[in-house]
Amino acid sequence: MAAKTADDLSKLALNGSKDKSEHASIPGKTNGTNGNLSDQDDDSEDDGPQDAGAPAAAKKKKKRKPKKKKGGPKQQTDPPRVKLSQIFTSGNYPAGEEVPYTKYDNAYRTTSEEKRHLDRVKSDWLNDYRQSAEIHRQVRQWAKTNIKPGMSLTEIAEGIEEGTRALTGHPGLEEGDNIKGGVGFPTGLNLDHIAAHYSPNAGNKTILQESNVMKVDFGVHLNGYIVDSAFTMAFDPKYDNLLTAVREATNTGVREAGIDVRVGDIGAAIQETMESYEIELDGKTYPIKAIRNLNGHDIVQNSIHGGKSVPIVKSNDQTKMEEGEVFAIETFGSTGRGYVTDDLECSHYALKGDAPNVPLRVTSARNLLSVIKKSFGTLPFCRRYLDRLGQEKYLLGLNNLVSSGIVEAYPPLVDVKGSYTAQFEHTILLRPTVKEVVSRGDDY
Ligand SMILES: [Co+2]
Repeated sequence: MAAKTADDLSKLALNGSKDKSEHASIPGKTNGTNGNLSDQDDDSEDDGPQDAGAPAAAKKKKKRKPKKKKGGPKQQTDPPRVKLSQIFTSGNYPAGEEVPYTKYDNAYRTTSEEKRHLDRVKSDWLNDYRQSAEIHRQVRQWAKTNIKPGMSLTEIAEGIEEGTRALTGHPGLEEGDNIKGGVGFPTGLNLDHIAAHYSPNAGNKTILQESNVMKVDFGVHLNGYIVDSAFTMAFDPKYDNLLTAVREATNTGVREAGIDVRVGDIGAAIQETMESYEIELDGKTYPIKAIRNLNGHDIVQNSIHGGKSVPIVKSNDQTKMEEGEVFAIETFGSTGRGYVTDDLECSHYALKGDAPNVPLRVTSARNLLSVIKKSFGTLPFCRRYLDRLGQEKYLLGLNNLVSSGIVEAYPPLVDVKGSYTAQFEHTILLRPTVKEVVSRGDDY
C-alpha cells in the first residue's frame, strides 16, 4: 500500500457519495494476441532464496527441496486453502533474502555478538513476518497463474483475500480475529493510469482486459506484523520496458536501503534507475518517470504507515533508517506526468492511531466506529470488508467518521488518463545483523 507525499493530504476529498461503480477510462478493447501471463520474461534475478515451501517447488513433486520440512507436511492446494502452519509443522518459516550490511561502518554487524543477541530476542517478531511473507508468496503464485483477462476485479480481489485468510487461519468473521491475522490491508487492483488504492466496492463490474497494466498490491499480517508487497501484471509484451524499469528501480531501493542510510539518497538512486528506461507504445516513445508524490514507508505493528517516508525521486530528506525498523520499499513508474491526484470512488480507509475523542452525534457513525475498532483496529480496511461483516447502509456513518478526523480515507491515486503506471514493492527488515528482504521470492 502506497504512501502519498504529505503535502497533498490536506486536500484529501472523500469521494464516497458519488457511487460510481466503475471508472470510465479503462480501455475496452482486447488485442486478442498474446497469452503471456508472465511479467518475468526478462527477469534475471533468480538468486533469491528458494524456499522449501514455495509453491513452485510444491508443484514439482520430484524437485521438492527438503529444507526445513519435517514430519510429512501437507502440500498447498490450488487455490491455496491449507493453513501454512500445517505445511511448516516445525513452526519455523523460511527466511527471506538475507543481505549483509556493507555501507558505512556496518560490516561489523554480521559477526557482532551483541547484534546477534539482539537478533535472537526478536525471533517471535521475525517468525511472524516470515510466515506472512511465505503466505504472500503462495497467494501471489496463485494470482499470477490464475488471473486472466475476462475476470472481474471483484473475483480477483476475493480470490487473493480468501487465500490469505485461509493460509493465516484467520477467516476474520469472529470479533477480533482479523486483528490476530489475515489480510493486512485492502487488495489494490490498480489498472493503467490508476497507481494505487483502488479496490472494487460492492457492485463493481470492471472486467480485466488484455490491454490492461494491473498493479496487484496486497498485504498479509500476523499479530499486526504486515508484509506489504506488490507486483505488476501485463498481458501484452509491449509493456515490458515499463515493468522492467519499475522492478529494477525497486531492486535499487532495496539494495540501497540499510541502517544509517538517508532516505533522500535512496530516492535519488531509485529515480536514476527508473529514468534510465523509456518505452515505445504504438509508435510513440515515452520517458518512464518515477511518480514523485508516491513513497515507500516504514511499517510498525498494526499500522501500515509508521511515519517515515522513502521517496522515489531525489530529495533532501536527511531522515535515516534505523536498526530494527521495517520498510516497504515501493516504486512507481509512469508514462504520464509522474504525479498522482485523488480520483474515483474511495474504497480504502483506516482508523487513525491518534484519532481524536470527539462526540459523534450520528448514531450510525458511533456503531460503525465500534465495529471498526473491534474488527480492524488501526489496520486498513475497505468497504467490502464491512459488507462481509454484515454491515449495511454505513456510508453516511463512514463519511461522518472521516469528516470527524477519526478515520482516514485513502482514495485512489491516479496519473493522467491514457497513461500507464507500474509498481513493485518489497518489505525489508533492518535486523541488527543483516538486512532481510522478507517478501523476496523467485518471481520478483
Ligand atoms: Co506499501
